[in-house]
Amino acid sequence: MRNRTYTADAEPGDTVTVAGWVHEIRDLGGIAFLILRDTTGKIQVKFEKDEMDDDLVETGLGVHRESVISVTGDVAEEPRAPTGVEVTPESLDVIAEADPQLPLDPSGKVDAELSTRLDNRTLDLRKDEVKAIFEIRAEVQRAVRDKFRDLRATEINTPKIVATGTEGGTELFPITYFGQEAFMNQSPQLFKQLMVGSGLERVFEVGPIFRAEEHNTPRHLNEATSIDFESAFIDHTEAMDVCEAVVKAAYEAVEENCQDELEALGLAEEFEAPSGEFPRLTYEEAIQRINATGELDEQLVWGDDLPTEGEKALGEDVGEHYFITDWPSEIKPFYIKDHDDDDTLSTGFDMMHPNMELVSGGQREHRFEHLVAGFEQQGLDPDAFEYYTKMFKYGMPPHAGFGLGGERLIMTMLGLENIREAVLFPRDRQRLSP
Ligand code: ATP
Ligand code: AMO
Repeated sequence: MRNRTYTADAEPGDTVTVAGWVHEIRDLGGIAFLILRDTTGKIQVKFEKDEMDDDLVETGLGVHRESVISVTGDVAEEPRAPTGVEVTPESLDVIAEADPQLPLDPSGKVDAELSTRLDNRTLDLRKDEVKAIFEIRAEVQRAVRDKFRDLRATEINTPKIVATGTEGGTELFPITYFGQEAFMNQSPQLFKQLMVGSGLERVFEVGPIFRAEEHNTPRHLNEATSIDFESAFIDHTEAMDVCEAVVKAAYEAVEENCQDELEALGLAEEFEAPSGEFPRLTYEEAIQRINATGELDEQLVWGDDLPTEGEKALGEDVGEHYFITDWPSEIKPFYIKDHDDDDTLSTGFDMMHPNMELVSGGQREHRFEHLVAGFEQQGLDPDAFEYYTKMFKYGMPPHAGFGLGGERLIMTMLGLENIREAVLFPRDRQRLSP
């Protein structure tokens, strides 16, 4: 519609054609109001029945809620109207009539279960507070890309159909690829590492990862968005600096550019970008602090992975974003480098929000012999990874990086109860469509 005006741009004195959805109709007898909604907001359309063509009044007031209409008319100031202006229609077209039986009430007056909402995402995203999540998500992705570009990283796209897993063999989705075994990629890990040895040196990717997680939890998806970074000539501490800067940039962009969305979510007052350096605790300190909280039935010992209740207890104790560094080598993947002076201690790190893990990263093993030995130690067949390992023979610089869970970032930033709320069409054990 070339001549369409967004409702937010309709100024008193203009003659406009506005188009959108019928949000609400209030018929008061002699006068009636139709509230028309588009992506920029809402506008009141006034029907003064005695002064208007009967057909126009009948069409306008007979249309079902959520139908798509366009209205042409003059805009006038009206302090009693919700946005201070209203349109007096000269003509009105019903473009797409909505069924009066809606599976979901976009006005939000009737609460819906999350599963009903996910089954009807189109209607669900007509609600300001739901739409706001995805406007914020888009802003976060923009801010993250800008930050990486400022840091001279090149955005890359790596394959999602791959021959090997990287993050532990059990969480792969197998597929058949022309009669050959293949998998949906769990992480761009190996590809991003291959690129730090290329002329690009420093890369990032925002893309899907696929994990056949068996468990159904509020913070796991089977298809998630990973924000990956990898750079030559930096160590794990510098990778942590980048990670912290990127997370802060995301918060700051939302604070600066998404006030209306925060308002819609009821967060405008409390939202605050993290300031100050994120504390860096070693794994050793982390387990001691968890044990000291007394929240766990059994005390943690060196080598244990942190259980969810442990992460929660520590998060409450720390009360802000923080890193856990120096993990035992045995519980970090083969591509993470050990400390030079202690091979039981890795350079792997996690970055935590008080409620959950957001990031894993570390310095990588760039020495060919050590890398191949690491495969064998973890019971992996180095031959299957030859496409990756062989490039470590031709000049692979020291490098480090991280993977940040995109949905977990949004979920923790906005205090969403379920990670599925941060995905348009989430994939979980029960949900393959829409
Ligand atoms: P007007 O003030 O335009 O002469 P009216 O007295 O003809 O209005 P009523 O049918 O009595 O209209 O109004 C019903 C209700 O609608 C009243 O509470 C009135 O304040 C409100 N109302 C009237 N016009 C508008 C408008 N343009 N926008 C919002 N509310 C309105
Ligand atoms: P990791 O496996 O810890 O590390 O994943 C990185 C981050 O991705 C998010 N994430 C998930 N989010 C939702 N649902 C899932 N199933 C899911 N799995 C992971 C988390 C997690 O912290 N290759 C390494 C990264 C690296 O070292 O660069 C990796 O994939 O927020």
